[in-house]
Amino acid sequence: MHAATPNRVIEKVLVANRGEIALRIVRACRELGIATVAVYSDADRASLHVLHADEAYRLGPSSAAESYLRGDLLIDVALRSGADAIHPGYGFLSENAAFADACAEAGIIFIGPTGRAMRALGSKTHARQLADKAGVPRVPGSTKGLESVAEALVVAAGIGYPVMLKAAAGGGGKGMRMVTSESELLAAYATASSEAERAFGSGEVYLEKLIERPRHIEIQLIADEHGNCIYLGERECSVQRRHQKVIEEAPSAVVSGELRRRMGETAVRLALAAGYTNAGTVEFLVDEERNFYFLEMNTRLQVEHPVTEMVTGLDLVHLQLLVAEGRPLPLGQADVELRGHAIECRIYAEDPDNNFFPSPGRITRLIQPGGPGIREDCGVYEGWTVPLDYDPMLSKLVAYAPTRKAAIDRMLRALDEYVVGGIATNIQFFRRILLDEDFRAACIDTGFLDRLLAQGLPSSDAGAAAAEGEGLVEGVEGMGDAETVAALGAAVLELLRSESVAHPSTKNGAAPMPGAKGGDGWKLAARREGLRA
Ligand code: MV4
Repeated sequence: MHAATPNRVIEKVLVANRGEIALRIVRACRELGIATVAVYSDADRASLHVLHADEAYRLGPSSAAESYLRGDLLIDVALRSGADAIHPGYGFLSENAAFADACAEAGIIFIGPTGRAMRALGSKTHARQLADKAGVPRVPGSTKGLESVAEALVVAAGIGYPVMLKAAAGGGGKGMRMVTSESELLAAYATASSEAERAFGSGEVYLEKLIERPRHIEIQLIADEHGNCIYLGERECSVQRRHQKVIEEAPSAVVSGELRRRMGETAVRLALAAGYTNAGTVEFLVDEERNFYFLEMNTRLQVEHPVTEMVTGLDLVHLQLLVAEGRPLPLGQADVELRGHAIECRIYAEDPDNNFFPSPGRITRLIQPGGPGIREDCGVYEGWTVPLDYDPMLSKLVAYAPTRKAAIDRMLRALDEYVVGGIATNIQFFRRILLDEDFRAACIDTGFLDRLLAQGLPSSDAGAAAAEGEGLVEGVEGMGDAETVAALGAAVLELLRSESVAHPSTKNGAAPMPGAKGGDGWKLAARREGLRA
């Protein structure tokens, strides 16, 4: 069965995506001598991925539905440009089984799993049945869609409250609700089912036992078409807000070598049972006793893949291209070694002082961090306008160091260097997280960020700001020539940063939250510059 697959050569790749991930894929292709074709919507005419690709084709208007989601146009452009393969990146059509099939039918290699494998894992009830067959532990509960509220009551009584009611076609937290009693279940069942019907076109819902204070830990894997599948360690993704990851790291502080091996081998079993090929990620919930439960499988290259690349020294996109050509994986499980610690911050054009409201607009100044152990996967440049049509992620900042503490401190240093003018960003918000005692002690679960935000304001950051303010007064009094120069440098930095837009909350007369970002955060960074010399 495997031997029948002929080797295919990929000489040109169409990148069916935009922004930083499109550029990431173009870079990998360039390194391998593979030509690249970019596609763009009207909003992305001047995007970085268009600039760096060998060729570029317009898809249509700015809306995703009329551009990056037009599978027919993408296949048409691939055929016209002579591309052998399409890399979907993440989001858009990356987990669309019909699109993967359509590529195959058009004789184009889809760089990812087959449509069939995607379907086997796409429905959460199917995936849970597959997990049972493969001996993969999953959260207790039903593996079939519930037929009636009466059945729901029986199943819930069996597993015990509290339970989670989830949509089979959902995922990433969509169509999910916690139910703590029979009377609540009576009320929730019908609404959950009709909401799922409207949102996903399927009203199928099922029940799971609620796991309290879980961590979200996922296993990266890659499989070839010859039956080889290896795991590349885990990523700790518990720092999330509204089911959007904010910080990811590798390895997880709670995963021992032994637990990693058990979770990794479990993930590989599931992938092999699904006939999975290419890169994929198996998500687990890990409870306070470090039991792990399969949650769902992501059948794409994920946003946070760089932290795995840093600690394994592997290039996941290179490996994806290799196995997409039908070649065997060039390494086995024994060749995978983890080294050091990597942390990723997702830099967004959003305003933490205004409920994380998106802040599209023109980037008037961009000074990016660098130096030892810093990697930045960025899709923007100075003078470019962040469109309002897509997810406003600007960049992924990754810090790599020998230990977790050193990686956190290196990230703080890099965030200090980062200047974005013209739009609001969440850059200073990361300081609060990285300085938080619980975060530094790796006491994080999926409720961590909500708890931090509920504190309203920073114990640690406001305290640090106050302490530094006092230090500054003494510093200024004894200022010599060297200090004057240093202070001028700090002033310039502050001036650059003041190009950042005023917050809507400030315009309304409400005081910005101290220390979180904005005024105080910027000044804190500038003061630190001044004190350093
Ligand atoms: C759960 C859970 C607790 N118990 N399932 C949210 C995203 C989706 N993939 C599954 N999610 C959860 N499922 C049971 N049985 C808690 C969550 C959850 C969560 C999971 C991962 C990351 C962040 C989360 C935030 C809130 C809830």
